[in-house]
Amino acid sequence: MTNNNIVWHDQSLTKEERRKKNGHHSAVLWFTGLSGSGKSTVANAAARRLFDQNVSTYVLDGDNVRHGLNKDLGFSDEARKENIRRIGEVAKLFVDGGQLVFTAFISPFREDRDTVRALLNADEFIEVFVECPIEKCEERDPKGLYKKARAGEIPEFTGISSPYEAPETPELVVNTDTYSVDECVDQIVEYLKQKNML
Ligand code: PPS
Repeated sequence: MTNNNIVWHDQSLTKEERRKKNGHHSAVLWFTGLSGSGKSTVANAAARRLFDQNVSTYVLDGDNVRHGLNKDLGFSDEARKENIRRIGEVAKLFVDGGQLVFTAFISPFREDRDTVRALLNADEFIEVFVECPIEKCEERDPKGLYKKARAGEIPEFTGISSPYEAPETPELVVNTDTYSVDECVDQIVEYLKQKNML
């Protein structure tokens, strides 16, 4: 529903002023990958590493956001679309606020991720594919969800009864099957340095 009586207000403090004060670029590092691929682990480790280097970071995490802002949403295709749409808007606010925001959502649909990309400037959206074979994710099964999904107790489970569309041209791929968490963080920090974002 659109409301014609709403008028956009520019803020007196700009994104550029906030970036200048923080001493670094602001952007979304959009992690996407299967459940158990390591999205939250790598995002949190990267946010911690950069925070320790005086970078202003924040992590938006699937499980946590679904406890609050998105607690009305389930896992149908439509609900996932709305989940990602809302997170995209929230992430954009963090970028406006001058921060490096890490988002850790399965975000299984290419179209939904591209919708978020389109919300931001080209240098503000970094798609990070957290690559890990489903067999390995299932072996890790940190929350016992794959076991439940195989037993038919969780409908529409990503990779089993709901699709996952891997990115075709992500800015970055970190493979958590081959590399340690620390090595994946190294790759992310290196990317940000190369792009002069830090
Ligand atoms: S999505 O697809 O982007 O909307 O999902 P997301 O918001 O990231 O939430 C994924 C976490 O929810 C748990 N969970 C499920 N995942 C996938 N499919 C189904 N049906 C499902 N039901 C619950 C699960 O803990 C996911 O967390 P991660 O960290 O990815 O394992």
